[in-house]
Amino acid sequence: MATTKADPKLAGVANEISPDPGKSYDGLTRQQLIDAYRLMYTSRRLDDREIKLKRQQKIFFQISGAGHEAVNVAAAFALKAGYDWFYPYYRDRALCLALGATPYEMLLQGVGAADDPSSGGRQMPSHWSYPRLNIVTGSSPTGSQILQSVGCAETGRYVEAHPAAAQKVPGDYRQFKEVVSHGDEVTLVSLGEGASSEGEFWEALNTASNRRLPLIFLVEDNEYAISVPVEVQMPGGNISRLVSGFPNFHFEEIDGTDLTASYAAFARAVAHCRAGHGPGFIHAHVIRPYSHSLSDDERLYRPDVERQHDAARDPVTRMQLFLIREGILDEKNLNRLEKQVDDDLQDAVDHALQAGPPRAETVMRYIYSADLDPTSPAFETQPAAQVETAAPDGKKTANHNKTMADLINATLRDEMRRDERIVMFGEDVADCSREEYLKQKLVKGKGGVFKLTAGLQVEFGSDRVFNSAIAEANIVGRATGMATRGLKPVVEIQFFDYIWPAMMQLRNELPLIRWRSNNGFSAPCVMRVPIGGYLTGGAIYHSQCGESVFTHIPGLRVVFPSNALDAAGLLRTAIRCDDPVLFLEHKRLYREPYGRAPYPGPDYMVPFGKARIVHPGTNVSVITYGAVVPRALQAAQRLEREHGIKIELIDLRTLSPFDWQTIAASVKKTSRAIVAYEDTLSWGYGAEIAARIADELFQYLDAPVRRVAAKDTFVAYQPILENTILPQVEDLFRVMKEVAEY
Ligand SMILES: Cc1ncc(C[n+]2csc(CCOP(=O)(O)OP(=O)(O)O)c2C)c(N)n1
Repeated sequence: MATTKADPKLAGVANEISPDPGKSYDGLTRQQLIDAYRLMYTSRRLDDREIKLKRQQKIFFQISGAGHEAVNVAAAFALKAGYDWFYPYYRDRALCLALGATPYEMLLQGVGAADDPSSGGRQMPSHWSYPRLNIVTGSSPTGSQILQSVGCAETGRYVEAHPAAAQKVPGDYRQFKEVVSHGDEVTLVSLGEGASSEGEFWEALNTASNRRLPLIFLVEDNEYAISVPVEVQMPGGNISRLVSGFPNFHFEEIDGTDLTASYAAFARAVAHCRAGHGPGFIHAHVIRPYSHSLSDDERLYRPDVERQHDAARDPVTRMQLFLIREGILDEKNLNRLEKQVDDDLQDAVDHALQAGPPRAETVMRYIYSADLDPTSPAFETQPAAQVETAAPDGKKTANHNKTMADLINATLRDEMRRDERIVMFGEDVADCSREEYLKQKLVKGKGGVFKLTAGLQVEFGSDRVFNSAIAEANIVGRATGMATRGLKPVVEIQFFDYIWPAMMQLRNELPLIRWRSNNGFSAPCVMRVPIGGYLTGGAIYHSQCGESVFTHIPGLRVVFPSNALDAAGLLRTAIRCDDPVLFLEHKRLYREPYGRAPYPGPDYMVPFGKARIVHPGTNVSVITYGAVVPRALQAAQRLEREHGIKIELIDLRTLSPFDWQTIAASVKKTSRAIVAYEDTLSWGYGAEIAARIADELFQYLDAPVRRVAAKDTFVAYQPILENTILPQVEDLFRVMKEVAEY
């Protein structure tokens, strides 16, 4: 059990008045009870100070932890800061204080100071992040922390089984991340009862239960989610009843305003987790004595009688009375303690109000890793000389003509051999979850619906390559938690069309971890996603593009190779770099004759942000990527043959960042530009490129910038419709000719 440091100014207070200092209360000593009260009182008074500061317009937002203090402090006392891991909710001020965060640090966030250790002035107050304490950066969406905590809990277990994964290796992302684990570590995630209605909560319970993870869910049930009462939130109004069927859990339903009862429950749950029996679930009934936040007035929806009832259970008052009743503190010493806290808080406020704001020019800092730049020459290597490989029948085969699918598989295999931090999961990515079938050679194994991960489970084991449930948020959220701890998840979303359940994680979490924590945390990982149409029968839900949705997200790298060699080189860069990467693989290109290549060896890399000139020319610049590249090439070749028009065809290869220099140099030369892409025309990726050309190269243009793209509808099943909807060679040919002749 962890003890918090007693305040030296109060040392001896208990002994002065206590006839029995050795007496224990559910495992807590009298001194610890005094410490607990000091922390609870500090938390409440800090909320009160912040409310005042907000009213004086000295801070810009306030949300309180009032009413949640007892269970918060109990949790901290049962766990170890800097050893266990924490994904707190915004109400968890007392938890963070009890783990070792200071009121001054919290106030720095309130004023938005440069020295705010949680976010450097980037996040609202109560968005805790303290790397030294293993308190992981939190956000505002209710519930998006939960799946990440699952990934965090999985990491501890993985690193214990793979100690080599903790090695810091120079030359790639591993150099910049400490990987530390403890065999009996526990992760705590907390949430309100309202947040338990989010689907991600249930996805997290699934995995925690199934994998028996050392993860404690703390649901702080104050019966309201802003104005929505608990019985509207969930059937029966009691979360404990709903979750009680999940196997392997240790369940507790407690009065979270009672410190010692809360502590006892936590001690049992922690013991269950540390022993490896499975996760814990603590449902703590608490109160919310203040409105939801300073923007809310609860008198609009809660009558006085209800609020009076809550007040009778106030944990701070209860604890005060308890200490007096037990003879642990008398009124005089209580007053002394409270005065000391108030004086210290005044000091903290005075100092925080003098803290300087961040400099405006720092806003772009830490969107991406400042340590490792994937556009740098360090990521530019040459393909190895032709290598011979052994075919399954043992015969040596010349190693040319490999498809994109072959080289992606080979790259994954090479990188997994090189780097034990890599884990791979997703729907169907394993060879066979029932591994005894593989061992008995009853089956060959699947390895992905497109077979891109075939053979990896067999070679690297079921704890490095495994199937997930069909739950895309689960895949991305867990990967984010693992990457935060230092693993390198390379996960697969089975089809781009089904990425949308993961959108909260992809938009509000993964790419933001570094920026919002001011580089306190980071989560470099890779999401491989089969994308695109031209499949003849792929229809609406197996043909979608939509890359511009993701290039619009700062903090996320977006890659879209058009051929086998680029896929290998870019995937390796994605894996070795220090940023989160969305790696888009065009399904139609997986096994195309176009763009096959020899195996380039285990170290071939292509830097991000470097386009490739596929076909040099002087008349029109065509900027494209993905499956439009071979189509545009056909059109360009025909145009040259039939009309002598020379197209400069540029394959962007990475969409964020993109190679503006190559585009600009080409357009300055040709004075004509077309942006071609498979996604729907309007609001698409081409809009940005066209706007930038208009903005910066207007004086060089001899013709309007044109776009060739899909019609603004979905991809239909019937091939006649599909061909009409998606941009074809003839469309490209026609527009290229028009622009050249303009
Ligand atoms: C995904 C999402 N939807 C809506 C909101 C707006 N919102 C902020 S707090 C909150 C209520 C949360 O209630 P609960 O989880 O019970 O926690 P409590 O505030 O009661 O402690 C809502 C709806 C949000 N932050 N995130």
